Amino acid sequence: MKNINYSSLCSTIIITFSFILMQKVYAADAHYQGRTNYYAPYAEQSPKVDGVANESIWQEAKWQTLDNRWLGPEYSKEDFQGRYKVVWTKSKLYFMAEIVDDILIDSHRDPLTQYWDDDCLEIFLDEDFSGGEHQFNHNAFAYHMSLDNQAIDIGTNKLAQTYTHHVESRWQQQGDKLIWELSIDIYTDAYQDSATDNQPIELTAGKIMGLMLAYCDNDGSALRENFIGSESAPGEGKDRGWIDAGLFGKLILAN
Ligand SMILES: [Ca+2]
Ligand SMILES: [Ca+2]
Ligand SMILES: [Ca+2]
Ligand SMILES: [Ca+2]
Repeated sequence: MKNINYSSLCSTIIITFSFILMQKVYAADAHYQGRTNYYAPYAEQSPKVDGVANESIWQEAKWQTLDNRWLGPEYSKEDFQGRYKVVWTKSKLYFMAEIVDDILIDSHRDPLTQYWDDDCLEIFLDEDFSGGEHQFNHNAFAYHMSLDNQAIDIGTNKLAQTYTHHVESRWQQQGDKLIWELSIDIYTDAYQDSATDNQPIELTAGKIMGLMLAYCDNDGSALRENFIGSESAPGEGKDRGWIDAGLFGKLILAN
């Protein structure tokens, strides 16, 4: 009969279970419960970013709605409705958003001033789905897309910066809706604001990223009236996605 070392076996079992437990605690800490999973289809051909969603690949992607009211009072269907789709190529993510907004406002003409108080579409991206804090670093990006197609976020110098060179953005009105198409280059947390040679990464099937969209709706007030996102925000400070990547949903790059 084989001589089993029970002491060694017990140690192995304990270490294994401790490791599994640690993984679970970490997963729970990094992201809030109830995040959505979004499977983005692969696009053989890049959609044309022109505000016309006539590329067949858009029909393969599922809608994700913006229906979590983070800030502001109840709103009507005429005031705001929003939903979006995502597809990917090896070099970029592509977004198509359909927005209903009764009044379009861009009252701060300087793109770096109170950009969140003008109508804007926010795209929150965490390249490695790490979660965690991203206020003054590039652990994640929070691109505030203005109506004039600029992308603004806070840099590591703690000031608003333009990241418009990461993004291509065009929208058009179709009936009572805006059709907004965007492409975004993906950078890791090693991105340097001061460098001129940051390289976007190549995307591959199976990659998991953090993603969430939101819309700041202003129809004529001094400050934005509503902030409405694609993910639920438990507890206080529901607008904290600009700091906390733990709120982001899970984006899976499908085949
Ligand atoms: Ca298009
Ligand atoms: Ca509105
Ligand atoms: Ca990250
Ligand atoms: Ca508006």
